[in-house]
Amino acid sequence: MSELTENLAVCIERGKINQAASYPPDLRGKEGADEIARNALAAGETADAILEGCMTGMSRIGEKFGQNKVFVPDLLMAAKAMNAAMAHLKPYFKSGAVKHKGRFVVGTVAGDLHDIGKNLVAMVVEGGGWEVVDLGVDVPPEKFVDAVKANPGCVVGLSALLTTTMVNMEKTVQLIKAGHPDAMVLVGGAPVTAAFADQIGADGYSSDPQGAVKLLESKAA
Ligand code: B1M
Repeated sequence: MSELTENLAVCIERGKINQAASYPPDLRGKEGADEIARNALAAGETADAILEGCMTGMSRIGEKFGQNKVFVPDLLMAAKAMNAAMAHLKPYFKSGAVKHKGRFVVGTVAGDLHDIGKNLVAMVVEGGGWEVVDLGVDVPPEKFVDAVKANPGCVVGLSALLTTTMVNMEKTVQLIKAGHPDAMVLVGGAPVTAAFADQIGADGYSSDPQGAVKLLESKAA
């Protein structure tokens, strides 16, 4: 990683959103994720490199959280800092947009409030030429079914970050398939695996946004 992307990782890990932010106190007055991402892009860093910096910071704070060294408010600040950096990436992921290849309905399953990964998938898929209908977070299975009805022929993407909400992913796939057996459902998120996707009857699994685009391409072909 370059110095700029390492600085970005530190801002994400520490929850330093922008220069104006007074949190964390020891970084007061210093540039935050917002300025560093913007300046790094202007200096020629690629969107992928910025993303790598973001992911590194996020995985560092996630590891510390797992070891009880930091707590939920620290995760929230990290998420805010990551969102500030990601806002600069949107135009880059969108730049590939051409005529829509189809519609992608995406959301985080019921009980789950994690949306950073889902938002990234939505951004990259949109950049891949798909129209995205984002249902947000904590989406009940019935709402996904309503969206499938309202968007005939769409592909559905489900995201889950908690082992405890994977069961809601299964319920959602079952409910969609019960009424719309032909609807293609893709799943992903940190605890989700290809084996789990098979087990719950999903049509595809990807560990990252690029893989989700490839699966969509296979549908469009
Ligand atoms: Co939470 N959290 N969190 N959290 N959080 C995790 C997931 C956790 C692993 C942390 C840990 O213990 N080390 C842990 C889950 C443990 C488990 O289930 N086994 C956890 C926990 C326990 C919790 C709470 C229960 C904490 C509490 O309250 N005690 C709580 C639950 C709230 C709820 O959802 N009901 C909670 C809350 C939160 C915040 C709200 C504070 C915040 C989320 C803010 C937000 O999203 N707006 C948060 C955060 C930030 C995290 C970590 C640190 C980072 C998640 C993230 O954004 N990663 C996370 C630890 C970690 O991941 N290291 C953690 C970056 C993101 C880009 O990656 O989401 O994996 P990810 O997405 C990837 C891929 O998974 C994939 O593509 C993305 C890009 O590569 N992908 C798909 C995702 N969806 C896809 C869909 C696809 C294809 C690919 O196709 C459709």
